[in-house]
Amino acid sequence: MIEVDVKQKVLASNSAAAATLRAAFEAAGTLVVNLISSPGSGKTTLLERTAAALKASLRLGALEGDIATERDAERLRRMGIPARQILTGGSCHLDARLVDRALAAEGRALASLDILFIENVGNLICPTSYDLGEDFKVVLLSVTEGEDKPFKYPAIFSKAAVTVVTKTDLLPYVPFDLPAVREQVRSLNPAGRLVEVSAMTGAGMDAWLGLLTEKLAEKRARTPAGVASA
Ligand SMILES: Nc1nc2c(ncn2[C@@H]2O[C@H](COP(=O)(O)OP(=O)(O)O)[C@@H](O)[C@H]2O)c(=O)[nH]1
Ligand SMILES: [Mg+2]
Repeated sequence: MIEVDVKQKVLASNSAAAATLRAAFEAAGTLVVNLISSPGSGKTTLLERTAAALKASLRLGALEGDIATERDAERLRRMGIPARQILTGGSCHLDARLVDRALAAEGRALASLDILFIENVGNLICPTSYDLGEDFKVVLLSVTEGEDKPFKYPAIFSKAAVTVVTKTDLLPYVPFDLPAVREQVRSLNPAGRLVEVSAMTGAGMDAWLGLLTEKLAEKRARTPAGVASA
């Protein structure tokens, strides 16, 4: 009982911090995307390919959540976009305060972009409950992880507005029932979107990039910053 109370207090305090972040992102017209998946599903690789495709036309940036190392932030900086690593000190998820602190450390430069990507710590469980002030969550599932995962981790597949099936270039080599995954995601999240990509071959990348630009246009149409710049 006490444990439940503590968890509820932590989540309530996170929600308050996330609401403050969301208001700041709204005022700046920044679209914020929270990426969640198991380690190795291809989050950073997808962001590298996204940076290569969109950085000439949009101001992009990234926050990279991990337990250890600066490797992912370095990978994205090498692709020519600003990126800051957040080390969680062992925690299995980012929270809104960690995001706020990282933005403050960058002088808020990452808070006013066209799109800010937040790559969460790799797992399908803890990041699900923590609002980071994002516009939407994206869950990635690579074809090497098995087609049973949406029903085994229903919370994240229900909450994420977008599911990205990754590494589709490997479909000829691994048993993975793609129609079954489509069906599970549809039943968990009827309004959700699903895209299927290979960052390696570029297949499906147009659908992913199109979805991002569509969400950005929707945000611009409804935020004060978007109205002001229209
Ligand atoms: N075959 C294949 N491998 C990929 C693809 N995307 C990522 N990878 C590989 O998967 C591994 C993990 O990718 P990474 O982006 O670091 O995953 P993260 O831990 O979710 O950020 C790396 O060895 C990537 O090269 C893909 O589309 N196809
Ligand atoms: Mg990564």
